[in-house]
Amino acid sequence: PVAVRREDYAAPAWWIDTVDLTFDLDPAKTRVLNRMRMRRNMDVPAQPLRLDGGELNLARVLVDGQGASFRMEGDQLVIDTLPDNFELELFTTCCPSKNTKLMGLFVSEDTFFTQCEAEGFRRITYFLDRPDVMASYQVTLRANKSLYPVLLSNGNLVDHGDLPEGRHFAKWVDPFKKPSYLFALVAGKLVAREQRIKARNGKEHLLQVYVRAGDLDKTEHAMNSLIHSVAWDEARFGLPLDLDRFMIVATSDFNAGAMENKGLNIFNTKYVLANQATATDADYSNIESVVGHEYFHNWSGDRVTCRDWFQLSLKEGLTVFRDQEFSQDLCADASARAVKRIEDVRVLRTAQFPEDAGPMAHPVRPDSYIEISNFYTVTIYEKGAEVVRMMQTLVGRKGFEKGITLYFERHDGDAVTCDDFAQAIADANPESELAALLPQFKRWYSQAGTPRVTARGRYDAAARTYTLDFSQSCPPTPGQAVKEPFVIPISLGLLAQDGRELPLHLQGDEDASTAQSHTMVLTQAHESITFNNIDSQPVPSILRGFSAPVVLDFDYTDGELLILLANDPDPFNRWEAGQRLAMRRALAAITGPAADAAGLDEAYINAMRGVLRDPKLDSAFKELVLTLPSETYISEQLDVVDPQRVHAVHEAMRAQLATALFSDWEWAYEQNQDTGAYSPDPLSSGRRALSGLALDNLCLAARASGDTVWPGKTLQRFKDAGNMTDRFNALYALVSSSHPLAQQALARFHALFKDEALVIDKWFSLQAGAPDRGGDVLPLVKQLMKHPDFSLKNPNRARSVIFSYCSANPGAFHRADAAGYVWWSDRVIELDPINPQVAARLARALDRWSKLAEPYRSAAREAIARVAARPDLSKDTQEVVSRALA
Ligand code: DPP
Ligand code: ZN
Repeated sequence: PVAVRREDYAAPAWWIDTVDLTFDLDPAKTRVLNRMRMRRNMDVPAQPLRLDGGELNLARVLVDGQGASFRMEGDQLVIDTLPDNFELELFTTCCPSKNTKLMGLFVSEDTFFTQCEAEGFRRITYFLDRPDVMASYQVTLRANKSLYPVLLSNGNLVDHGDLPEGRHFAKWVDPFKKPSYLFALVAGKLVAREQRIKARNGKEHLLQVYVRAGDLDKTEHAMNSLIHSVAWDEARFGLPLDLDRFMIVATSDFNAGAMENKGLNIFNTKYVLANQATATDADYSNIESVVGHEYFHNWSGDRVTCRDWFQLSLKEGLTVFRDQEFSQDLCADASARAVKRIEDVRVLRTAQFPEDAGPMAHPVRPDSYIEISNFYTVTIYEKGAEVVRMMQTLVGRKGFEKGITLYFERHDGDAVTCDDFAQAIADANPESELAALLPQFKRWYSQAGTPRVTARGRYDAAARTYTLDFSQSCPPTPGQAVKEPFVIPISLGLLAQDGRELPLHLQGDEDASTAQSHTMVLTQAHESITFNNIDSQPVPSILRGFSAPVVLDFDYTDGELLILLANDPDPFNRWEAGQRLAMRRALAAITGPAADAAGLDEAYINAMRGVLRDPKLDSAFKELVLTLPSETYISEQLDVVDPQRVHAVHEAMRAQLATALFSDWEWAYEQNQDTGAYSPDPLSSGRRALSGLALDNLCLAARASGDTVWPGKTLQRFKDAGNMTDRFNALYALVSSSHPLAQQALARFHALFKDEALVIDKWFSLQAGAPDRGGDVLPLVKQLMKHPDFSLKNPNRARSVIFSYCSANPGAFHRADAAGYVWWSDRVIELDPINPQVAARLARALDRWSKLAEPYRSAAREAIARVAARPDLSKDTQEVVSRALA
């Protein structure tokens, strides 16, 4: 397979102005008539017309109504001789029922759906399938009326009616031009929750959430999230809903989370369906984010789209940033906002930092790809969002809103680049540091790798000054040996030894106000900042709010971290201090004598008790502080990883915290009981999160002490719970402590929810992700794959078993006998012909193989090589494994 390179971008040789599609929908053979008005792009040298295709049967090609001569080059249809303007008519057929890749037109539970991003439209008809070709679409859908009563496509319904032989039709016109990746159709037996809303300008809109008949009682939260999203984008950025009708449709077979097709978003059921009996608080919060995310794409993605797929973060980084801001703005208070920020940073550090340090590392704007589907990554999404966030930090919130306004004024209706975005934000804020530093700032788009910022403090008692010396560096990544310094905004403050926050008097900037927080903007490899009027050695609080996506290295003493943990007014750094205390202990135990795995001392335990019992802190925040860093995150701090050692230490620390704080956990559990009706708001979900963590710890402690009271209470809680969060937390506590009662609870859980696919996913995932006790998880996982409810073809189900084991259960997956790796390679090979996108994602489970200690390292490499040696691998999987071995 050949790589596509960013520097090879050339404008298309032809434009498509209008597309008129007629579908005769049939699962085995769908007929697609495509009539396009096309014209030559006079700005580029004349070239033949090359249309992309994939797994299509071509029956007819007419140019201006006449048979035309064409040839096939691989999957492309090529026409050499053409007038400057013409109508092209193509007639093709495809087979949706056999489409297990779930790209293009496919069938899920007797309903037709499409997924066209990034390159799925070419599997529906031959097309210039690239985002800079934007056309006006009209779409006629024809199908059997009783089997497919609902017929949907983008835009407005302009006509519909009956046809002979029990068939009917619907005609849709999209008032906006769009690239092909935003095309969508849905046809099947669906019902909708509907809501009419009135925008600020008085315009009425119809919102619809379409699901299967039994699921209507699980759509209220998605609808409310959509209503909030519409209101938020208008209030925060002045961006209104531009369509009469906005539809969300849920499908249970979907490769990704959801898709922002213009006016017709298609969602994985996981991000739509929720009621208190079936969905956890985390599900509710994910639904809110994803509904927001896809809705916000209507502007950042649909109205202004990407010139080419290298610019993917233009829409994804920006839209993740927007959904993060949306979720934060919905929070009632600063503590809930901080909790959301900590959760987002945790995702970045446990998933994106490893990616940025591994074989798939790529810049936020990549330079080349073999398969674009492989670049829907945490780097493009989450790191891309951090880059946008830093821009907001550098121009201020109001300045950023001005920048967004200018961006949409300048580029509405266009396909543009990341440069265009950064330029608009800077141009709207000509006096800002972003404008002054723009070329250097844009290194965030071009350089991969996580920068490391090292800070050292110097207190001069005689001069009463405190100086922080910063240096920055960035490790090499594939294809980028040497990095130039980044622009790094570092928000910081100083605390006195008694925990008071100190006013900041910047040396050399005597007029600066005596603020308590300051954002320093690093631009050099080494630079310093000095504060005056400091009476004694302070404790610096650096990188407040995680103001840049970097690793911060500062040689804190335990005492300093305890001061920050107890007093930092910045909740992010308060949490971070606790994480540093735990991490330091984990690393010491991992690298210490093998017989001694327990790493927690009285100082740490007492500090955790202090947080747990602090009446001024919210439960959600306490839950975050009392959760140890994950095994994945701990492993990233090590040069050589023995995953079994990491697992043993992590388990020992968990057990220690459970036992040492036993009565505190009992107290916390009792204190955080639900009262009143279920509501997924941050305050009550925080209480459930902390009571869940308490239960987990109480069962763990019982495992060590032989106590039977708490496991019994936990089973009772499992049975009596009034909502899925409490029920699942109780089940989790029994499973994660490997208590014998877990089997009974698991069986009951399955029986209760056998008809709820999303709950059964949880049931599989919990077992495949359970802590390993003597190698028992792999045999269990093999059993689960034989369960009648298991299906490899359904991505959610495949992920619930295979990914939960290979990607989310390091202690069980990394076996000294290599059986986990062999099993992984078999699954990648088995999935690849069915669904290459899912297979390629699974192939990334061993991204970090070169960091492993022996015997894991050689065994992992061998398993990857085994996959790479297969003939006929998809280019998706091929790209991943060949990069891993490079
Ligand atoms: N564009 C989609 C999203 O991130 C992914 N297929 O919303
Ligand atoms: Zn997106």
